[in-house]
Amino acid sequence: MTKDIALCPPEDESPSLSSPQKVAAGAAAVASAMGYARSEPGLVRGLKILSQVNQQAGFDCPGCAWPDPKGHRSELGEYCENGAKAVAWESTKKRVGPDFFAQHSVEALGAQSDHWLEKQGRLTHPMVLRPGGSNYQTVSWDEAFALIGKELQQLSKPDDAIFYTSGRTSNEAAFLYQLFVRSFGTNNLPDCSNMCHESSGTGLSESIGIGKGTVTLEDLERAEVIMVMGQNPGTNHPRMLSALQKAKRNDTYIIHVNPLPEAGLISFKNPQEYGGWIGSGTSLSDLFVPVRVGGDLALLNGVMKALLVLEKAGQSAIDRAFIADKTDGFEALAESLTNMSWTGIIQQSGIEQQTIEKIAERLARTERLIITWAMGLTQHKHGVGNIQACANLLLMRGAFGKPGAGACPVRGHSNVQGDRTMGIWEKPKPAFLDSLEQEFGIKPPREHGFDTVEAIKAMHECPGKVFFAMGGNFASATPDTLYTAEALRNCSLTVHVSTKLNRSHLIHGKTALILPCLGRTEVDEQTDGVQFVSMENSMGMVHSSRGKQKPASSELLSEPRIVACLGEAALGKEHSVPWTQLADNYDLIRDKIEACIPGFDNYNARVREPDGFALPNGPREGRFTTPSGRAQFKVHELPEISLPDGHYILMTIRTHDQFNTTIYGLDDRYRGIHNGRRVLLMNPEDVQAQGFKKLQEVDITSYFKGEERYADKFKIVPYPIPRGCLGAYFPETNVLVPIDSYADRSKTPTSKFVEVSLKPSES
Ligand SMILES: Nc1nc2c(c(=O)[nH]1)N[C@H]1C(S)=C(S)[C@@H](COP(=O)(O)OP(=O)(O)OC[C@H]3O[C@@H](n4cnc5c(=O)[nH]c(N)nc54)[C@H](O)[C@@H]3O)O[C@H]1N2
Ligand SMILES: Nc1nc2c(c(=O)[nH]1)N[C@H]1C(S)=C(S)[C@@H](COP(=O)(O)OP(=O)(O)OC[C@H]3O[C@@H](n4cnc5c(=O)[nH]c(N)nc54)[C@H](O)[C@@H]3O)O[C@H]1N2
Ligand SMILES: [Mo]
Repeated sequence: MTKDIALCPPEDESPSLSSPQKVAAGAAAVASAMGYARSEPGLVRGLKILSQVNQQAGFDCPGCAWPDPKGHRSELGEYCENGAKAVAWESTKKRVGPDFFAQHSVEALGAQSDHWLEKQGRLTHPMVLRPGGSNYQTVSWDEAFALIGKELQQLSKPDDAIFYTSGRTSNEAAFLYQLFVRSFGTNNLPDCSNMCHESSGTGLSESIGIGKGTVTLEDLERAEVIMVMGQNPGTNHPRMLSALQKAKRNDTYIIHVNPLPEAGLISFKNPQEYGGWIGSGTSLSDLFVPVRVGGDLALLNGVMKALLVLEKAGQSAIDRAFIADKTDGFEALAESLTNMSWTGIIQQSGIEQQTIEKIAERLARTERLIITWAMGLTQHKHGVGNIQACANLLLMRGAFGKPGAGACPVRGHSNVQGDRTMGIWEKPKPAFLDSLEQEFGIKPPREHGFDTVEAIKAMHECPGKVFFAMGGNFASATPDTLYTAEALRNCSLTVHVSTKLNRSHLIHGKTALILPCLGRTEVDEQTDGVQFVSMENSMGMVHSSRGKQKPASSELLSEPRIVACLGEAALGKEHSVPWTQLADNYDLIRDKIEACIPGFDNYNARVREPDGFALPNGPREGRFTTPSGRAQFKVHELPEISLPDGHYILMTIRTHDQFNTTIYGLDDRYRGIHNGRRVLLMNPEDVQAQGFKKLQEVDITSYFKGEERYADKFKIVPYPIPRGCLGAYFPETNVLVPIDSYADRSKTPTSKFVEVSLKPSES
């Protein structure tokens, strides 16, 4: 077994292939959702829990951050197949308790696959792995907090501690957590967003003055054209297909820009509608643009260049009045586009000039344009450039401050956007720190902290740090698995607040703790009664979430309670923040949020409204909140992309059967890949040119600045992907993503752009 496989052990797989599907959802999706309900919580209980998902009095789906419709919610269920999987996965009957850990050593668990680990069930007790120990053992909560407090106090400086957050954490828990971290004295708050939409935040903040999207769900229905770029909504945001379906019924023209013809991008049968499961479905695509991986900046520049040409020919292809009134920098962009060569644009995008001109002609006639995107645009060296090119195109068409138009980055984790709003950020704004200082009498540090990549490098270079994770699976989700594993093993203490067992519990510091917490579906009872929490969805709506299920174990603590206990253990009971009181009653946390963060006026009352409330969003109203008050066009020349012969660009993507590192099963139904995850999607002509055969096993080498990394034994799947491009699944291929390969400025790892070569595996 090679080293990389040891950190991501495969199951006994034997992949089989069928034709990729053209239609998303439908009866198969309903059957799949019910299958998970049956096997995890049990069908009767499962259906009851599912009836509460995304309902006004229920809980927020722990899956993606797609918004809920205002007012009316579907009686057939306001969730999708993959939301149902996430809910069933959390509310499983299976348990991982003290006996389990007594029976399975850390070493033995390390040999199991990610799928197997999480499938064992919900964590029930706090567990400790002591220095040199072979098995996790039970520990009392008091002892666990005392141990963390002591380790933190022993550090030579607060910046030797790192506090990661995954995006499922509620607003209340996130606010309290960052308050603790800053009271302790560091801004080391890396989060999953660093690996996700950081390029969107960085790019949009500079271009339009807010690092978030500007559209609402209703806007999608009113758009004339929607461009869906670098996103696989059929799998990762299935409820977005309902919104696209509504748009289609209003005659919206939908353009999909993706190297793969993903099922959800073609057609859709809506399981939330009566009769929606049957028939041939609604076609959701008017134009499919099979861009080369990494070719979006070239494509977008090409479209804008073509708009300039149309304007020269007398069409009103560019909104000159909007540009003059609201923006800066257009002349520089126009000059750069005019000088850009079509040869470069066509080569990098892999799209013919004619198609690019066709898009431009359509947009020239479009008043209401929306661009939506996800990881296909952000996880590139020029990820920020990709986003700013989207903003440039929208600005050229005056697509802000009116219905049916705007920017729509589609967020990943269900509260990743809220966590940022709550201050989970390594680069806090001075005004926010001032408000914490004023409200709580603490002295928050002013220097920026580590983001995810910097945190890994710091742990790698300086042993003895404390790593604390509020959710997530840091070891598997981050790039450069072997390097990151060494970083985690260098720590004096690693702590994970988790619901399920995962790889990060097994790649640990000298001492390790697992702190089991309540999940989204569960009743959260505190001293002052049953509490609810709140989240912000991908479109800036804040709403409440109330779990109804009996907790998986009586030992579980809520995330806010865990932070409060941590606060007292590390900072003492006499601290100026009333930790215990705040965790007794989350209304008090919300009052503090209101005092510190703009837009949360009257938080406790407004969050109790059935649909919640919208946060302020300047660009949505046509007000750009940049320093100058004007939107900024940003010039991005074509990146340098040159590959030696025989090298390919690999994108690492999700299957239909996973939520990030949580692997539900081994199928990728829509892509026609069954019972196998160590597979490599490759253009059939490339397969032939390399002399490979279908399902042949190959080893992958990645290249970066003279370094090589390896991942072995991937089976070739001939697939409609542009030549020279490859696709494989995350997290199996994270070992190939170099720690120093990240987006300019946003530092998002380039998970969608890894230079690789292939050779047949030795059997
Ligand atoms: N069921 C489920 N839902 C999820 C998740 C999950 O794992 N499972 N994850 C959640 C999270 S955290 C996130 S961030 C989102 C992720 O949602 P997505 O961004 O949709 O997820 P990926 O699988 O990374 O897919 C990226 C898509 O981009 C395309 N792509 C890759 N490279 C390029 C490129 O260079 N250009 C273009 N135009 N396209 C490209 C791929 O073909 C693929 O269709 O989903 C969230 N929702
Ligand atoms: N190669 C490659 N790498 C990537 C990506 C990629 O596309 N390609 N995508 C990146 C992206 S977009 C993201 S967002 C990151 C995701 O990175 P993370 O957010 O760190 O990873 P997840 O897999 O979502 O975390 C799963 C774990 O969260 C815990 N968990 C689940 N629910 C809860 C809860 O309610 N509370 C707590 N405390 N814990 C809970 C469970 O123990 C589960 O094992 O990965 C990134 N990594
Ligand atoms: Mo994400």
